[in-house]
Parts: sequence; C-alpha cells; structure tokens
Amino acid sequence: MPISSSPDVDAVVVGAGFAGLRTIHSLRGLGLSMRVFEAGDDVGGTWYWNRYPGARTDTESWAYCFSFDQELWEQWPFKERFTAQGDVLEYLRAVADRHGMREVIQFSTRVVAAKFDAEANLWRVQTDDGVETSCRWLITGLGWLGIAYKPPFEGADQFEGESYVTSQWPHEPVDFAGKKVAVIGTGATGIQVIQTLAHIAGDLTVFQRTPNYVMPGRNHALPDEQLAGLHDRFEETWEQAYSHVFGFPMEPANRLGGGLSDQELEKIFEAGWEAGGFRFIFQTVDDMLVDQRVNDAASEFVRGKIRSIVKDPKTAEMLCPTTHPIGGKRPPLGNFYYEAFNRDNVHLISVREDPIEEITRTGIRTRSGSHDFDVIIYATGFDAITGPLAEMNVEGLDGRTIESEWASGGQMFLGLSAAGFPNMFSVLGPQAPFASHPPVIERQVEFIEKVISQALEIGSVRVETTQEAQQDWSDQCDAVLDATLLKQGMGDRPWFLGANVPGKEPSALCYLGGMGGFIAAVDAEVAAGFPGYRFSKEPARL
Ligand code: N01
Repeated sequence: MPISSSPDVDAVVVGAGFAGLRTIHSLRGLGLSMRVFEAGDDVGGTWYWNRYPGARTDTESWAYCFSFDQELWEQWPFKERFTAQGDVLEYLRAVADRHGMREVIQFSTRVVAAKFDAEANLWRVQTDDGVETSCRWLITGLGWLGIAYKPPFEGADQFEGESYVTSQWPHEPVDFAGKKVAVIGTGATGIQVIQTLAHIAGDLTVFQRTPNYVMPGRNHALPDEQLAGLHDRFEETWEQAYSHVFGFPMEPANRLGGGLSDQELEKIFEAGWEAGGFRFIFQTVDDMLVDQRVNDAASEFVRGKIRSIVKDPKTAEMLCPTTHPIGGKRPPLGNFYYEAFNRDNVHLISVREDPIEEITRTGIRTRSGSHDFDVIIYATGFDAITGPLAEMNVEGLDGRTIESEWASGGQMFLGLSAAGFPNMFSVLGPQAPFASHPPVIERQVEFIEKVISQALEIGSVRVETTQEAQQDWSDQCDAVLDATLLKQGMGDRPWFLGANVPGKEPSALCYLGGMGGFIAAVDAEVAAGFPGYRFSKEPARL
C-alpha cells in the first residue's frame, strides 16, 4: 500500500482573497506546485462579494494591505484614510497581476468537498465542475465572513419589491433614487449602508434590534503631501501594526484609565473621539476592554455624544446602547452615521419594542403596523468564523468532519490547524487573533510556510496538530476572553463569539490576546521545533 502517492499538485488553496493571495506567494517561495480555487470570477474574497453601497475598510488604508511587497506599498496611491471596497479590490488585483498569481487561480469554481485519504496521505478536493484534485497540502483562505446569515422571516419570499443581502450584492448598479428603502440590521455593514443611502434613497427606514457604539470614522481623502510622508514610513507602519493589539497602525495609549479621575478620562475620551477611527478605543487608555469603571465611563461618553448629535431625543435614546459594554459587540465605524437620523427622510424602528412579524408582498409588518417599501436590504450578518469551513464538507481522519467537530464551538491550534485533519491549514480559522485581518493573515501564512518547510526538510508526508496543543490554545482563548469584559455582551449576540446565529453554540471563537500574544506564540512554537505538531513519514495506521 502506498505511503505517499503522487498528488496532482503539491497544494490546493481555497479562496483568492487576502489569505489566498498571500498563501500563493509563500508556497511559491517553497517551490510548490498549486491550484487555487476561487468561487468568484476575480480575486478579492470578502471584498469581492461585499460590494454594497458604502462598503469600506475600518483599518487605516496604509495597513489594510500586504507588507510582503514593500515596493508596491511605497508606490500605492492610498486614496483615503479608510479604503473604499472598489479600491481594496483594485489593490488586490494589482497584487495578483504583479506577481503573476492569476495563472494558478481557477475562478468561478467552488470547492464542494475535501476528504483526507489516510492511506495516500493526500487530500482529495472536489470542485463544482465535477473534477477531483489531489494534493498533499490543503490550505483554506475562506475568511471569517463568507456565509451570510439571513433570518428566516416569515413571508420573505412573497415580497414583490427588490431585496438584497449585503454580502451577495449584485455587480450591476442598484438605483435607489426616490425609493422607499428598508435596512434590517445595524452592525458594521448596516451602518455603512444606512449612512450612504440616507443621502440617496427617497425614504429610508432602519430596523434596529441592538444599538451599537458607532465610532466616528472621520474618513478623509489623503492629500499628496500626506501620502508622500506616509510612503516614507514603511518600517514604522508595520512595526506599529504588528505590535498593536488589534493590528492597527497606531501606538498604544501607554496609560491606564483605572487610576484617572472622571474629568481626566472625559478629556482623554474627547481627544480620542476627535481622532476618529478606532483611536477612541485603542489610543485613549489601554484598559477600556478590561476595567469596568473605565468601560462604563467610555460607554456613557459615547451615549452623551449620541444625545448631542441626534436632535430628536426619542430617536437618540433608541440609538443609545445600554445592554452591553463598549466592545461587547464589535463596534462599527460610522461617517456621519448618527447625523443621518437628523434627516427628514430617515426613520428608526426598534424591533426590540416593535418586532418584525412578517415580510409581506409590499413591505414589512411589525407588531405595531405595516410599512411599505420598494427595496428591503438584509444587513443581518454572517455565520461567522466557523461557517465557511463547516459548509465546505471537510472530512479528516476516521470520518471526522469539521462540521461535527465544531458543533459546540470551533477549535484550531493557533487559529489554523485542527487535530484529526492532517496536512490542512486554515488561514483565519476559528481562534485566530481577533485583529485587523491582513496582518493576521501574513503572520499565519508565514507560520504555515515554516511548518511545511520543516515537513519537506525531514521528508514528512503527514503533519498533524496534536489534540493537546489544540486544547491548550483553546484554553488560552477562553482565559483571555474571561479576562476582558466582552462576555458581558453575550446577551446581545456578538458574532465573534458565535452568538448571533440561532442554534449555534457560543464559544471563544477568536483569540483576544492581541497580535503580540499571537506572534509570541508562533515564534515559541517555531523555536521549540513545532511541539504542537506530529510529523510522520508514514501513515500512523499502516
Ligand atoms: O453583521 P453583524 P455585519 N431581526 O452580525 C441584526 C465586519 N465588517 O455584517 O445586533 C432584526 O454585526 C443584528 O441585530 P443584533 C466587521 O468585523 C467589516 O454588520 O443581533 N435584526 C445586527 O444589527 C463586522 O463586525 C467592515 O440584535 C437582526 C445585524 O443584523 C462583521 O463584519 C464592514 C436579526 C448584523 O450585524 C459583521 O458585520 C462591514 C433579526 N432576526 C462588516 N438578525 C469593515 O471593515 C440579525 N439582525 C468596514
């Protein structure tokens, strides 16, 4: 019986977004042959699908890109502080073209199943064109947000107007001028749609279940002088991003709020609010997410801002989050979001008080009455983090499937390796760091490169993470989560704890120990000779 049949290619990569493209670069460095399957007809991944009005990054543009290509970074004309979706795509297309990546990507092809052949130590990957491809290494780059969650509202199919799911947005332009539009959902996506369509739609009604702490993005164009200064700061930018807890290109506050008076905190918060973006959370004090008093003060500060911006007191109160701490749900970035509710054409319905009972032929019926619309937009989130891989029908050793393994919460060593699934690495798997994705992706892929490189060096055909390593990492994820205030938001269904999809078991689906904690963990793993992995030269069961 063969211990190592020859595969069609050394590696199959699934997805051609940030993760897939970065993986191509690394595998090429190792001299491996590969095939990349991408469901879309172009590169981009999450940024290909989420082309809804107003979509843009909320990490500053100069760190929402790759650090591996310094030359491109130093030339790239970052247009705005926060990059618009189309410009993210343009950047990723440039990366793919410049590095000749398209030649290994098969577009418009979805992976429908992957099964580990334990005798041959190969993955057999099925695609929706009916072809099977065998490979030694299976690397998934599916992102956290690949599977939309659309609540099963009664009657949704009978609506006769236009309806859209934000993450399945059409490529053709949608005309909203003069139309009556409903947006369901006020997460980071809903907020971007609402603040954009407020100025275009004839009438916009927002269906909000849980108000969020929306930070002012203060997006702006980057003038040439600023861009030139920025282009001189490659090292500094990436040093900041890789040492910042959430991978942002900013210095930490280097002070704790716990010992400061209320007046001192107020002054610091005011400066953070003015600075915009996530600087309110990460450049004011370093203990906002762990110190109750500081968090309470920050939350109250934001409520004060909402009350001062939104003119109608009743609307302002409806927009004030009161049931979770700041950070208990992922705070969105707005650009004149609260201001939108001062417009006569924008209306707010709280579905906590007035639940949606049915989607009708002509609109939405809530408990208090019916509302007619031309367009309904579902900005209702994702089966995040575990959903994309669970849906891919991945079968490892002994018939174990990812879907069943993760029934009570996804676990992956370092957020990329699952016990029982040899030779598979998932960039941005569950329990990857909760941080800006490009820096996380780069560090994870560099680590994967080192594991594969070690296997090639010693002639190993099967590499598998151990159950102990996986459990230990998962325990660390639990412990860090417990050290924060974030679990207090559980009742408000944060997606990063798997709490937003009915029936999904909430758990620590991400690592909150920051980029620094993650980099220390992967460096220690490499330095110790990969104790979290078993490298075998022949199948364990033969
Ligand atoms: O999804 P969400 P998202 N009835 O889950 C509501 C990233 N992202 O797509 O809060 C009524 O946050 C739900 O209500 P509630 C970013 O990491 C990044 O907005 O559960 N409402 C909530 O308001 C972000 O955090 C960027 O009570 C229902 C909304 O739908 C992540 O994606 C931009 C409902 C879902 O919000 C997810 O954001 C956009 C129901 N039955 C997104 N079910 C950038 O980088 C759900 N909702 C800029």
